[in-house]
Amino acid sequence: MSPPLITHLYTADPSAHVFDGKLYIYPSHDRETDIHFNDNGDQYDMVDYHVFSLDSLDAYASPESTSAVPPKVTDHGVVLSAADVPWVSRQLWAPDAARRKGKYYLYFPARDKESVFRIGVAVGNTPIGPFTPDPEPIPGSFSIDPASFVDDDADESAYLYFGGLWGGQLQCYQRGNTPAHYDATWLGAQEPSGPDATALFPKVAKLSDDMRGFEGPVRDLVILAPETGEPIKADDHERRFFEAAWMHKRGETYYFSYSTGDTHFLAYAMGTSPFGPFTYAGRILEPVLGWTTHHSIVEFQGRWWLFHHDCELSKGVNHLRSVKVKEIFYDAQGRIVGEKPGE
Ligand code: FUB
Repeated sequence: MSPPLITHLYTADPSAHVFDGKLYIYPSHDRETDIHFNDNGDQYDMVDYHVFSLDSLDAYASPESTSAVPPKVTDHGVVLSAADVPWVSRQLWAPDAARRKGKYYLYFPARDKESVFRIGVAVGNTPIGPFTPDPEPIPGSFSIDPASFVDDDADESAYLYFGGLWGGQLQCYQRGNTPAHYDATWLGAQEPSGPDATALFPKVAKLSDDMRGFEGPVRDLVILAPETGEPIKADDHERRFFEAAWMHKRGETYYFSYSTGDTHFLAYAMGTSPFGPFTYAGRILEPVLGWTTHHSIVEFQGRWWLFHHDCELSKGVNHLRSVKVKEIFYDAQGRIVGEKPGE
């Protein structure tokens, strides 16, 4: 396993993007709290975001990457604070960023004044901000872990994926995909269960042209079991979506990847449309030290990279995590593999 990329702060949930040849990381900024660990994730009480950049990952591009010296990472400082966002009460969780038509967008989840998770957007002119937040959450947004994806079509069609179970409140939206469907009776409960229960799926919405709203309804992003062609079951905790949505595209194939949460895998599914359906295809990362696992996948300088986090630097404190990176590969069928396939 590679060493932490960033050691002067605790960082997690890394969303990596390449803009104009430079790699940018948009992570959560973990901090010490004395809040007791619980299934709601109250101990993840973050208050701001930093942006980081680096010019090269060459040091990691070899099988000997375990002993690599981390590349130089530039910390561009705080680009958004909870105190700057009028609707936020607490808990700035996993963010993501996008560039479209010359502007940059920082998407972030947080609890509103009623303690309900919503998703906000802040707009900037450069990848490192400054980012100006919209005064209200994105209309129609809910739950956590926004991941943006800008397609390579002529229109630069853009999408937002989101959702997270348990503390992320996704189980509160079983009656429908709008904030009005929020059902507080599921707070503190985990998710449906039983042989007939279908898994709760992540959500996807097309982003509007200004990237600050949804165009069209929020839909379920359905993940199918390959052996049945049916939606994954709720009790299939080793394969069902929990949190940490990420979308990337390689060739004509769309890859939706995610954390399985309580079973601690990073898993992925393949599809032919950004709306799905997707078919479960396997695991990208086995459990790491720490409860959560969260990631992004990006092509940089001709290689594919998995950014993720673990708790090695904090010696296993679940809410003090550190960003890491490792190279990943694809086999001839387009499946993600950890080792370079034989020539
Ligand atoms: O960082 C807080 C939460 O932990 C994220 O939103 C989840 O994906 C998990 O990594």
